[in-house]
Amino acid sequence: MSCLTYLSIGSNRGDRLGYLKYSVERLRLILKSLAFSRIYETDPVYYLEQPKFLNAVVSGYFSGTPYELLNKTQEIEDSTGRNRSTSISRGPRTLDIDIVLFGNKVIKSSLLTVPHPGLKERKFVLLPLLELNPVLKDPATNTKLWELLIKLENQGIYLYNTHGK
Ligand code: PH2
Ligand code: MG
Ligand code: MG
Repeated sequence: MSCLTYLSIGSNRGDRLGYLKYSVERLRLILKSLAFSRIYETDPVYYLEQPKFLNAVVSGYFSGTPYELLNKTQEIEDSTGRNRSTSISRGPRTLDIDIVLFGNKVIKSSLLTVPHPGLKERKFVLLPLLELNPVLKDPATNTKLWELLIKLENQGIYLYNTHGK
């Protein structure tokens, strides 16, 4: 059995576009029927003294448990030289891959929280997510994601034109 999962990808360090493209090529090997949103350039949230991010959302079918997917996404992050131990929490990173949704599963463990705890307040996740599937709901509360999106203030999300880059 496989599960439709949505992953948020982001980079604000080094070759941002290169890291996003690299992550899509790696994810293509573990997800079936891969789809990806457009890429957005976004102002940093939470930890503000850092460069702008490139963000997108990738979806696909995964055969395995959420924890197996987490291991694979962390291995892809690590292969870009991301250093977990010394880096500032929520600070600059070469590549961040977050499991936003995993089917309709609701998981709260020390290793993993799904839906992603930041989902409801992050336009840089909600906007590309809804681009891929406009009728998505938060499985924990059954709230429509577009209703969450329109409640949020402006967060500085700009379509990133990759033409010629
Ligand atoms: N990720 C963070 C912290 N802040 N801001 C934006 N715009 N995009 C991100 O992906 C992001 C962030 C920690 O994961
Ligand atoms: Mg993150
Ligand atoms: Mg992360």
